[in-house]
Amino acid sequence: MGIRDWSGKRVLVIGTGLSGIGAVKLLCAAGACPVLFDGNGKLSEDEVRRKLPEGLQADIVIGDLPGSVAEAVEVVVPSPGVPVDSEFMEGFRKRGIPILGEVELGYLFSKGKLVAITGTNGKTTTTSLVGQIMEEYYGSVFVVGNIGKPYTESALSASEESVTVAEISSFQLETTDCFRPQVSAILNITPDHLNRHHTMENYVHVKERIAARQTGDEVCVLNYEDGYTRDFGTRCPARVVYFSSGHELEEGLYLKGEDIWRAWEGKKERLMNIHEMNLVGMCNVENVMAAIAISMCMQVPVDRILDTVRRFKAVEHRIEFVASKGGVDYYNDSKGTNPDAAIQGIRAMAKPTVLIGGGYDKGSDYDEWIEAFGGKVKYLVLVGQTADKIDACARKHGMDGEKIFRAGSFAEALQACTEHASEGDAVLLSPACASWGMFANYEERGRVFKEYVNSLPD
Ligand code: UMA
Repeated sequence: MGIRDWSGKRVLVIGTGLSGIGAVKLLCAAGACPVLFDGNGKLSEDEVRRKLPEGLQADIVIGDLPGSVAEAVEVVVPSPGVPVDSEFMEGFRKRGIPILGEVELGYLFSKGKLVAITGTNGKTTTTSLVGQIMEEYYGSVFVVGNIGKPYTESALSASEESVTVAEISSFQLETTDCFRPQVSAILNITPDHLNRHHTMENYVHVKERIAARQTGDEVCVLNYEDGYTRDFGTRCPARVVYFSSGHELEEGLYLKGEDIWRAWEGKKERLMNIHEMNLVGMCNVENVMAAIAISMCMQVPVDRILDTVRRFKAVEHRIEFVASKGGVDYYNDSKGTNPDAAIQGIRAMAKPTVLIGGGYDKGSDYDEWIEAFGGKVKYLVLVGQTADKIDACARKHGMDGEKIFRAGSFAEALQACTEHASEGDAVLLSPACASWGMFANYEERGRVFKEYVNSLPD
């Protein structure tokens, strides 16, 4: 991007969520003059100001951005939730104003080595596991990004010896430029966020940006079983290391029977049995293989990697066992925010399941998810904007209408689950949709679910 000197630069930071606040703090430390703007007119300047450290000098604008402010802007830093193809953003682009996302900003100021992980599903689990492996081997480690901790918050604390492990979303990749990880990974690509990226082609292209600046000196870890990522491997600028749950590879990590193997430096070696992991489902076997490959490429000895893998527990909200109440097992998979992630959720269930689905409409198709029910879903409880669409789709696939319940609220959905689950069943929150519109985020949705479950009598 070529911005060397930030001092006195008038930077428009869009969004007053986690990313916007992180970006403003970093920019102030760098001597820039940020204007913090949020298009949500319902916010108050006071509540935004309270999110900033006391005494921090930043102008705050809520609602509409006055033309005079927009004209003075020299750089724009949008939060990931801000669509970059809007008319508003186009105005800056036409004027040649640099637009760099919060992740790019964090990258420009950070030091040390960077691991960056993207993919439609499994990002958070893989990032957490790689983060733990790095923390147990290297001294100074930062786990950042879409996982909920803005890159800009830790960028200035990193030294040349630090390792940053970043979970990177497609939203964040739209506004990267110089971003160049030592090791990148694309875990899988399946339809998601199509209302933002419009076409699958755009979405795939955005995901590939994670490796755009890499060279043969760096590594990109890719899934051999995913058509998009396998294909990307043939034109990726970095050295490619594949992992595979279906093929024995000549180099990389692969699953053979129930064992994870590595083909590395001309040797094939069995590493571990999948039942040594504390995670369930084939998706997690893939996440673990990706994490091992990434960590090996970061020069962590394999015995140290496996030692951490064996102790690693599921991340919150991802097929997370909550409690057993009245003989019913409750699982929180609130992070199942798209059909593909939710397919992993239902596949991991071994008992008749009462399933909560539905939420914000991202333009997804639900056919494959419903096909994956495989007779396991004894009762389907639907909430939110997508309830109609999922209801129609489930009936189309032969689900008995008597087994579908349309809840007017999340509280009603929870109650319906307890009423319809009997001893020996499972209740799974794995909605295949984002939580937006009903909750601030999937974490809040998952927490509400867990609070309810924990409040049930034993
Ligand atoms: N806003 C505008 N104009 C717009 C859009 C939004 O002003 O056009 C304002 C909103 O009014 C709001 C603020 O921007 O006040 C929110 O910004 P944001 O949506 O980017 O949210 P942050 O709090 O900054 O969180 C973001 C990521 N959110 C999104 O990508 C939607 C978080 O990922 C991430 O953890 C965080 O940065 C730190 O890096 C969440 C997410 O849902 C978990 N990610 C999606 C996913 O995983 O599927 C991509």
